[in-house]
Amino acid sequence: MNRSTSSRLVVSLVLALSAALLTSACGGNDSPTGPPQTGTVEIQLQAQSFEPGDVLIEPGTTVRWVNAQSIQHTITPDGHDEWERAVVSEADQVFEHTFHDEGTFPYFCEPHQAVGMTGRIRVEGS
Ligand SMILES: [Cu+2]
Repeated sequence: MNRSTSSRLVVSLVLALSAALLTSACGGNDSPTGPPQTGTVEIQLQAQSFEPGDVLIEPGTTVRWVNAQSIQHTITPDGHDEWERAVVSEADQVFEHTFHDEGTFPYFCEPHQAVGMTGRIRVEGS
């Protein structure tokens, strides 16, 4: 292998590495930073998404999902039974749950899961 081939190799290795680093750094695009939230945290059910979709809270915090429009959605636990599947269909209809246990609780909307209407609640002690 001549000199220019090996320096090209090094360049592409560096590029691949920085791409990997960038990807991992931006992996949780809307991952919340900063301390976990407390009190009551509101999540809007938009037409095809939960806003915000990723929420970090302390134990004892209540999450209040609010339907933004009169579109039917579900708030369905994904692989856990922290709460019972809820259905909202009217504008301003609310579903609330207070989290006591630490953990990560993913959930999704059944009608809109295919278009990415998913979310997760992370509960962490401070
Ligand atoms: Cu939905």
